[in-house]
Amino acid sequence: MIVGDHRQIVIPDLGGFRSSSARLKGLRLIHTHLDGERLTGDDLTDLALLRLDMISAIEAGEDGLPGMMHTAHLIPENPGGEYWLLMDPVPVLETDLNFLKFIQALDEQFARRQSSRRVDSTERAILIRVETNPLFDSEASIEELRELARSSGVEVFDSVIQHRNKYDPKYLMGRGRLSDLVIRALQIGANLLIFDHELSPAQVRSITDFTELKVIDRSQLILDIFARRAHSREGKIQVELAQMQYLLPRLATKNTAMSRLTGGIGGTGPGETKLEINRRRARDRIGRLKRELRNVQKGRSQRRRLRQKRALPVISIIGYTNTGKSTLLNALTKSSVLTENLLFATLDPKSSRLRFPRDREAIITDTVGFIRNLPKELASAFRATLEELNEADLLLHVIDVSNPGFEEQILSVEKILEELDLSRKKCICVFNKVDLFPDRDILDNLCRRFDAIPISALDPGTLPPLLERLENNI
Ligand SMILES: Nc1nc2c(ncn2[C@@H]2O[C@H](COP(=O)(O)OP(=O)(O)OP(=O)(O)O)[C@@H](O)[C@H]2O)c(=O)[nH]1
Ligand SMILES: [Mg+2]
Repeated sequence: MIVGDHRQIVIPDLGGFRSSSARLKGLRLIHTHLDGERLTGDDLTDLALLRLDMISAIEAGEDGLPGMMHTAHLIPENPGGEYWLLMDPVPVLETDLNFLKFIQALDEQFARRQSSRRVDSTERAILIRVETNPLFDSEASIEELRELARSSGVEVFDSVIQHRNKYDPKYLMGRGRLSDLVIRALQIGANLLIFDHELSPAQVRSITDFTELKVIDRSQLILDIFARRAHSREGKIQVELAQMQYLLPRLATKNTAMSRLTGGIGGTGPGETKLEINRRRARDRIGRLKRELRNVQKGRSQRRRLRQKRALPVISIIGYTNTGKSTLLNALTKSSVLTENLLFATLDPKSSRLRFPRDREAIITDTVGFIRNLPKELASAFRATLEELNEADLLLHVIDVSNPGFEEQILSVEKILEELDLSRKKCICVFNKVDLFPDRDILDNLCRRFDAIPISALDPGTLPPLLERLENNI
């Protein structure tokens, strides 16, 4: 029971109120407008945002008696795009609707519509990018986000790009547009919003509170992929360290949305009972992880010194993620490192021996793929691994020339090399996946322009010119 004034009612936070259905809230709102209005636009927005089973406005007559009842309810996705249906008004004392039967049928209708989509994963996302720069290629960026989502096992149901002059400080996008999104999510059965941005802890909180959906940003998505794919002890420690560092500023003392914030995708958040994590524990854990990491890395540098004693030259393969680095390592050394059409397939890089035709030898190492705007927590956690590139005698930069965004990818890689103080190191560029490149003449031109060697890591026949160049440089 809520009492308002002639202008508004304030609906309390319903966050704690859970219904058995994931779709409808199990609540009906029955109210009256003092100035004789029927259902208003605000009413219909509340219907959707609060996922009410139904909303009714009862007319109040001059004589104080109830008049007609106006009712609306949500409907599943439909070609007309409406999200609500207005029922015929009836005098309130004559309603004979069997509400329970009706709402069960409606809920089933939602369920049927949603299951006509392919849903193998429990995470069904809408991707969102808010663009303030009209020159930026937001399509490409959201495409990369889609690949990241796929790599972390999330099913993408929809994606939205909103152009704005500036970001909304609280919600990033406009409040109205965000309401539309909630409705859309409800209709198509999405339960996760992924923003192609780095959100501030406060933004995540306000968007989560407003939408009642799980909200994650690009950094968290990347962290999640890393968490899934780290297998070695070192990799696991590095990822957990990065996750904890990401989480720390987001741990508020009082926060109802906490379980959603700390859960990560499908519960791959950092270990321990998630709800109990508090700042002090998080700090302790970070300290412990850092110490462990130092120990593990000591062992690694000892192994490295041994290798140096053997005095074999070291070639390090680097490049943007999913460009074919591991495939090339396999092809060059006839080994079988895991390769996959996923971003960040390799997190625990392997080294292998490379034997040149004239019996020279080198060590060739694979590396974690690069990506633009790597979350800073990951960058610092993986710094030690990446700094090993300092000891390479030669860098082999693998570029996926079949990707329309390959030039931006080159720039991102060069920027990261600079940050690691590696830009002066000798570097050979290869254009990989030439089998997917449509035009030979354009390719030849590009190779000249970038001084790159065209190869296809899947076709050993294309590798001899590269081998020759490597051997000469060594
Ligand atoms: N068509 C084509 N596909 C290739 C070629 N080289 C690699 N691929 C495919 O590209 C995908 C990524 O290859 P990986 O070797 O895993 O790429 P990576 O650079 O190691 O990726 P991360 O470790 O995720 O950064 C795989 O599906 C490969 O089969 C190529 O020359 N041509
Ligand atoms: Mg790889």
